[in-house]
Amino acid sequence: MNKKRNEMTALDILEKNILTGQRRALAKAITLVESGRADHQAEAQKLLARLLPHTGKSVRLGFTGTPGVGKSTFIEAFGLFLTGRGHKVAVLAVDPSSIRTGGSILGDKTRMELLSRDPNAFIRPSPSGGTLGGVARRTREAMLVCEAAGYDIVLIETVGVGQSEIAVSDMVDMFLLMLAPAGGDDLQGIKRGIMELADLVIINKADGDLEKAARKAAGDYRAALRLMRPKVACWTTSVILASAIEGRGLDRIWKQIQAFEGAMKDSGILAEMRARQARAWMWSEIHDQMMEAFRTRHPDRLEQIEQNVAQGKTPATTAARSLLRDFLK
Ligand SMILES: Nc1nc2c(ncn2[C@@H]2O[C@H](COP(=O)(O)OP(=O)(O)O)[C@@H](O)[C@H]2O)c(=O)[nH]1
Ligand SMILES: [Mg+2]
Repeated sequence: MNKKRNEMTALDILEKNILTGQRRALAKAITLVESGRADHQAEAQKLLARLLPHTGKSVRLGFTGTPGVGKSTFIEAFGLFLTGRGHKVAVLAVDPSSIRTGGSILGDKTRMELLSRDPNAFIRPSPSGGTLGGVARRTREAMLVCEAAGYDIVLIETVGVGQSEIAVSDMVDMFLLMLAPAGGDDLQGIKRGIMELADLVIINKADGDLEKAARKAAGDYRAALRLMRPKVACWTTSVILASAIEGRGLDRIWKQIQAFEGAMKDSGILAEMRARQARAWMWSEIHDQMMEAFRTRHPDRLEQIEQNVAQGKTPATTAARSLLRDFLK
């Protein structure tokens, strides 16, 4: 009885401290969300349910692009630009390589030292371990906690690797693709699909010797974009030159973001999109949790049957049906 009362109080305090914007409470809540322990997860879900009414008010931005293009450098410069205008900025990351390495890559080269000292910025590296779905869930939930803590702009960095880009585009309002100045003709091996996801294309490093190449690349990408179907009816993707190092283009990019957010809100598409994202998230959670339960229920039997399928002893469909029948019993 007593213990239960103490627990309630701890959660009450944590909630209050998050809502009043205390960084330590925010960090603690994200640690709870990221924890694999069942009791932590239960606490985290209780907390999220309480925070939910205070979420959804931020501008959610996802940045992608091949490693080295300057995402971290840009996010730091842009973050400082935004806090300078009175915003509270949260920086999160989705990096699937952290699943293997156990470390986060956000700031491997660029540590965002200036931004991390800014009292109006909160930086959290990519969660590590588990599946991409797990990493994406924890980043999503971290984003909600940041919103409850009053951060009105959330910047999410993703590495330019297929599935993680899709995962991030499914949790943000606007998806910004960063490209390097060179090789505009062959689209730098950027998959067409990623160009189609982009709401804004930023050609970074448009400075010094690279400026001329950046202009040419911008022309090439504009031409490529004209051939593509618009992603949303109310918005046309454009290409902007920037230099994270010289702070060039930040103003124009912010104007584009505000115009995008405005158009998406006015048309009702933003609310629709967020509702769709929340639904899709629920289904992907069901999928992941079912698979996890399925794999851990009878691992020995599963392995045996899988082997029989691999060796051609049992038809795959027969095996799947029999395993599912056992699972659903
Ligand atoms: N010339 C130039 N170099 C840049 C610019 N932005 C980033 N860089 C450099 O590009 C390298 C990779 O930057 P980083 O931000 O770590 O890239 P990320 O892997 O996309 O996050 C670093 O050496 C940066 O100093 C820029 O606007 N101009
Ligand atoms: Mg980076």
